[in-house]
Amino acid sequence: MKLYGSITSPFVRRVRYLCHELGQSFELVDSLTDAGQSAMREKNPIWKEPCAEIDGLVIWDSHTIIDYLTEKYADSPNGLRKPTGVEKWRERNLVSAADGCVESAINVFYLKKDGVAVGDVAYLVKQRARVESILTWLKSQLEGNFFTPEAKIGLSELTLYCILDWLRFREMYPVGDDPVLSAYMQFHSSQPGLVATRLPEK
Ligand SMILES: N[C@@H](CCC(=O)N[C@@H](CS)C(=O)NCC(=O)O)C(=O)O
Repeated sequence: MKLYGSITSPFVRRVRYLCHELGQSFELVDSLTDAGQSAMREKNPIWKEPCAEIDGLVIWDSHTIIDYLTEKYADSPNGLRKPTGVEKWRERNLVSAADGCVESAINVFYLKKDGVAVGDVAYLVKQRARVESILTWLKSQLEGNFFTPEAKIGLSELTLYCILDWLRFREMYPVGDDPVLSAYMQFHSSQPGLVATRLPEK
């Protein structure tokens, strides 16, 4: 498999994590380089990472790639928790919320990087407030360090970890100052798939 993306992206990281868990090898085409970015753009009209080339297919969006891998390795005991019934829909809500949180933070991050004074733009103030609102809700949904009584990492736990680590790395939210969030990070940080996909030192 060829994976177009960067190691800092929280969306790419959840795909890297799942590959690690399932034993799916991949070659990372670094989209932060000019060559990697143009290679990705040739394949993916959305120009967003991750994008994967696997088994003769080109697939973009981490959700679609994760669904593909989950189906491909349906018999593996090593994938993500597979919620059913009502839990499946709750899991989807948790993941959409966490995605929404990091998308808003990424939006603020890039505009700040481009020199926009975030506090002067009402939409960006709302984006920052949305990050806070979502994190507050996600915390309210935790049962210890998981979202369910089953202590197995699902897409929701994985996504929360990846977004928190990105928020910390990019200094977009003081994750370390929040006792619940820092305990969550601490608890999961030694999980082999998260160690294998850890973000670079600054
Ligand atoms: N829903 C997509 C989101 C992907 C996404 O937003 N990727 C960001 C990087 S973290 C990106 O490539 N942004 C480039 C841009 O917006 O131009 C997924 O889950 O893969």
